[in-house]
Amino acid sequence: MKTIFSPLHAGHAGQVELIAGAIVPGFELPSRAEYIRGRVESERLGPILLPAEHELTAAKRVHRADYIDFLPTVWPQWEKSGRSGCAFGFTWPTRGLRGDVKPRSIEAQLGFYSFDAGATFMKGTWEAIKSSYDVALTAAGLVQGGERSAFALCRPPGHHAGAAFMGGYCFINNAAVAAQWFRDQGAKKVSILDVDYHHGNGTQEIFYERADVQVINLHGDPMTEYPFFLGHADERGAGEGDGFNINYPMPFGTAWDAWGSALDDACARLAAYAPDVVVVSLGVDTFEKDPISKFKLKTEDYPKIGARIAKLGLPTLFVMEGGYAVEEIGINAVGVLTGFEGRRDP
Ligand code: Q9C
Ligand code: ZN
Repeated sequence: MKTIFSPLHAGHAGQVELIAGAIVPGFELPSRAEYIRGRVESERLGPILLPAEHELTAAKRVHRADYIDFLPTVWPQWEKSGRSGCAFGFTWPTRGLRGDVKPRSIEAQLGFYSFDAGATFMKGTWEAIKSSYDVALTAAGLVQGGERSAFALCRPPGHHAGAAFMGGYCFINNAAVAAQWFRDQGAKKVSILDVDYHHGNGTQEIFYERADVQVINLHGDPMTEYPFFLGHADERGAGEGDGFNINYPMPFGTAWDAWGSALDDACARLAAYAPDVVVVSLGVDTFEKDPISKFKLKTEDYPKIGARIAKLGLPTLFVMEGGYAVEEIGINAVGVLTGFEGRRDP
């Protein structure tokens, strides 16, 4: 399978993160994408190609236009305001506050368009976001053109980004953009299968009232795990979308037996929906050694994920999401892809 990758991801670097009462260097590092790229090469998964540039039209099909227009202005506004360091909001319009009036200061606007302080801007961040979007759409184009699968090596990731907010390292929801783009190209039904450790709250929000995009999530139970405020099993979709959102929250310590059963169930639901194409939100932060996560999947489990998805027999776009055990992220992510291709021993 072909991989789409952009070196522009690397401009998004040097962020800090608030975690466990301290400000630390961010976990969502440029080296993540480089480890994956290196493993794609050493496993000879297939050619690595640059993305084509795309207009932001496809982004505005799933995100609010004012949100997308805001993103390229963040860093210039931040610098102009005399601020330094890295740009992120930390005052949010939660219950009892007004989320319908956009304040004028950049700090406030960042809060207005975020749900947490986890999506941070540096000088090259917009270019990285845009390249990640281009990567997703270029890879989607390969699948649309008849390839069985493609790998969008996206960085930054996307699944926490909603219609009008960033958060959790995510800005543009690449998987949601791709799913909508397939619909706009004529696919009648699309399934998004999100196997990242964290619930894909942004993807769920975007498609929650729609029957034409099935959204399935396997993740840490929001009662104890980020993003905390979405991802429960009783969230089944609303209106026309009722029944088309499926959540599998799982407790800390979940290992392959339980996780693999949930994947089997998810794949059965997906097969019953019979989509024209599958978009996999591929996070490998389910790994036992992931520094911010609490599942117990092992390296040998990742090819099994790919093999199970391959059994669906559907055109499949893999979109990279999370995974923070940088040394092993390439082995595990590419393990899913070689498993999908049925290569036990690449
Ligand atoms: N105690 C993705 O995997 N911080 N985003 C969690 C854990 C945010 C993860 C703190 C994690 C965001 C794409
Ligand atoms: Zn994650």
